[in-house]
Amino acid sequence: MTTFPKDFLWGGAVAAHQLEGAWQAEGKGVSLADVMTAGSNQTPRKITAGVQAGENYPNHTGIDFYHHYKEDIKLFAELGLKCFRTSIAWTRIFPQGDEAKPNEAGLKFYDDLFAELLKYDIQPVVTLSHFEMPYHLVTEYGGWRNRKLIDFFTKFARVVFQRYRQQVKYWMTFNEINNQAQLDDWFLFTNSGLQVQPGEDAAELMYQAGHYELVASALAVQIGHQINPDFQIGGMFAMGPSYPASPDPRDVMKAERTMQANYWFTDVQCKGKYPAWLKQYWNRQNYQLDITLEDEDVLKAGTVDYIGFSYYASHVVQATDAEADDFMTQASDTQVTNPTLQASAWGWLIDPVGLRYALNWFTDRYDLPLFIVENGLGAVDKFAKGQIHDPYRIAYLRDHIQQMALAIAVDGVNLIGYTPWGIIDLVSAGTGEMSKRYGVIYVDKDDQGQGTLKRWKKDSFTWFQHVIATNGQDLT
Ligand code: P53
Repeated sequence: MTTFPKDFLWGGAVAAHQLEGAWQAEGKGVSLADVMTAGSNQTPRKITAGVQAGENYPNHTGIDFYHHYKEDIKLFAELGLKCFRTSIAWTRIFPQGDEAKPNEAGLKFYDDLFAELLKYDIQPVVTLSHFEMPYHLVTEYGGWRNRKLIDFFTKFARVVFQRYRQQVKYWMTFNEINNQAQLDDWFLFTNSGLQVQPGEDAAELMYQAGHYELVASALAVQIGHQINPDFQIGGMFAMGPSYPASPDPRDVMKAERTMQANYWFTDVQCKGKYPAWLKQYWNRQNYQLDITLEDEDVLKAGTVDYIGFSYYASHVVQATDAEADDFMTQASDTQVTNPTLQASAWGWLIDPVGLRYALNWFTDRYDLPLFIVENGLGAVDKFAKGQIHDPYRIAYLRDHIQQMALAIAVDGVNLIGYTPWGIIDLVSAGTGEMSKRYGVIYVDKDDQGQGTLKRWKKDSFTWFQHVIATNGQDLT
């Protein structure tokens, strides 16, 4: 079956704060990722009030990509990557976020990094804000609860669009902008620098911050297109389909509403306006959101060129007895397990067919090009005598690529690329662990930060290299 288009973007994905390290190099400011400690599957990461002595902050050193990128890119070239998705650390460019002038040393780092990629014909694919903002904007402005953030972000966007207009074609504005819809403290912080104060309604705060981000994103799309009309600027969403727990129509409605509640960000970025159900919900909740008529025009004029999304797992939801009307209950008893699927060691349900479902769902709803910019299996790898045998990772990637092939060949989905997450081992976003590994390249570093940082090829490296070389024809 000839499936993947000949210019399909096989790649790998990472984010600045999870691998660069060098958290204070050459004028870099403190980012919100720099105040998150290491956690584990059982213990959540702590968000400390500034950087505190005696805490373990794994992002401070990452895998020291800042000083290793040349050798790493050489490996990416050997792997055959056509593109490499990374993000720009906002704090390298604007260390505090509210300066008038950017930090030249930070800009220079990405000049060199992108030049190194292009030397091997690897296209950089760049996220502007990947769980990343200057911590100063959190402490001084309250993060994205503040409309001023729109100006700080668009200034940052303009500077990097201008600087890298010839090196970078594919951009994304905010990584997984929709995670915060879960109203989880960690997601609110990592997406938007929000810390809910006593007496505040977390949901109302999230809708307000989300709105400012959507306006900032829409402005960035317009600024980017002015700077280079060839730019492809996408949204980026965490996609985890919600299935109904049973054929009970209330469970079906629950699943529908859960999808609506998780993807209204996508509606705004792709269709340029808020969905009707959400406006009704805000009215019923009596939320007083700062959304102006000008904002609405901006949203309409700044829709995205493509949909970037991450896909790891699916979920099952059921209606509770309490929710007769809006199906918005977020209690944990609305989530149930799926007996048809296996889970990863971190409890994420492995569902390759769900990826095909997601590709179809996005296509039907938005009819835009799709780019899978994250997918993969976080697993504990055994390192022995320079070898890492990871058949479980190969199986995961193969099963997902097979479903991508079906979505293209059978369903006619317009899929432009695939960049598996953490192509080289890096710090987990959710837990701060090194031992939750995704890479086809192993990095010798442990959860305590010990190790030589030496890089090793896993079995999955050779396998993925062959997949790329055959353009996805041979997955054996
Ligand atoms: P980690 C949760 C659910 C879905 C995606 O996650 C998520 C998260 C965050 O935990 O984040 C994305 O490292 C994110 C990456 C992250 C990756 O998924 O927790 O864009 O930064 O590393 C995997 O296993």
